Amino acid sequence: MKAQLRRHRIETPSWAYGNSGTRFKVYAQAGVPRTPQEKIADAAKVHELTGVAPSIALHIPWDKVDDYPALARFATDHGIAIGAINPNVFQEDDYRLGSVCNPDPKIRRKATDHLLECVEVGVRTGSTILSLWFADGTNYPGQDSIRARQDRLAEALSEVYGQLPDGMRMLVEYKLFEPSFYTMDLPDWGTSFAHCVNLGPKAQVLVDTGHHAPGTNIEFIVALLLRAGKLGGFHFNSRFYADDDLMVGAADPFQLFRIMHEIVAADALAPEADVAFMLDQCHNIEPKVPAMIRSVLNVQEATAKALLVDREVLAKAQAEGDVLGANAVLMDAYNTDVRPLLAELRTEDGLDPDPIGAYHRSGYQQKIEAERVGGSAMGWGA
Ligand code: LRH
Ligand code: MN
Repeated sequence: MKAQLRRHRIETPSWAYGNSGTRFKVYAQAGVPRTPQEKIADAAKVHELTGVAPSIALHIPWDKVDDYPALARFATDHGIAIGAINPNVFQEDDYRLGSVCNPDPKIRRKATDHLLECVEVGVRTGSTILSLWFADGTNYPGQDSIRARQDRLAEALSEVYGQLPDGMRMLVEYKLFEPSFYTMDLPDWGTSFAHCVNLGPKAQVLVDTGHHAPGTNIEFIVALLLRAGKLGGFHFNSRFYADDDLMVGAADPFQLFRIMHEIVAADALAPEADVAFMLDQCHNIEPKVPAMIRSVLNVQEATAKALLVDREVLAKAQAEGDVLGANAVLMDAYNTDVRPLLAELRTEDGLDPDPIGAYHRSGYQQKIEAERVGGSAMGWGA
């Protein structure tokens, strides 16, 4: 179990270190990065203290630089790597009626060219994941042809798929609603799955835990995609209502445990299983680096509890139709306090057993607040 926990990899998102908010307000915080390099430094701090967050996902153009190989070297100099590359085709006026699904072929061309540019960014940063999310959709019945938009989406994805270098794969993220409110062109796992099956083995589904209808059994979707070999990864966060992008495990730690239970049951935790465990969050009111540390610990704790499930006793109870017995096996694991074990693991690995305490004792927050004066803090740049 400890060996499996040591090999766990949780990727943090560059954009969660920047200012973020809602349509009502984006609250500026002191010490927020002003450059992609400062975001990488913050991500490196999270890895230094947790030991399991060795990569940072980038979002283009939010993290656009002139020299991507230099940025990748900056990351390795800080002990982490560049992870998934996220194109952005949702923040320009041209994309009002969509990007790759837009009725206008010129706009579709522009959007597809940006996706291809991000494949190149991946090559130059050593990334192996192109992580695709589209805000594309419609707001009113009749606004556009649902079928024609699917044809346009398939055409763009196929062109990009054809340009993926060896070793790079594309993850296709879905979302039920927002910013489109009648149709999203990729609204659910089934639509993403259908496109990924059509594309080929290098295309897999990305499950963002905030992108489902309330009450959706996400672990069922996870088990199904694992069975089909089409689970590419996660954007972990949590929510009480919509795409709230709160700290993973904060709103529903039991759901996170149930998801990790399916991962462990399918033997898909190890890096070789190629499931990308990535966070996608917005720390609108809380300090960002400690919130990220807390989030990584929440995933670690859910994973440790899932690894505690006694699979033999569970299988026996399931085979015997022992409903309460089987459920009790899972609840025993879930109700086990794994924090002492994780603290012990960190101590054995030369880490502070209490990463959050270690962060506060490090003075890093005071340091970045003192240093990062002037310039403009990074955010969603909307
Ligand atoms: C869309 C989304 C997507 C990102 C964005 C930052 O809601 O989940 O993954 O590109 O958030
Ligand atoms: Mn996401």
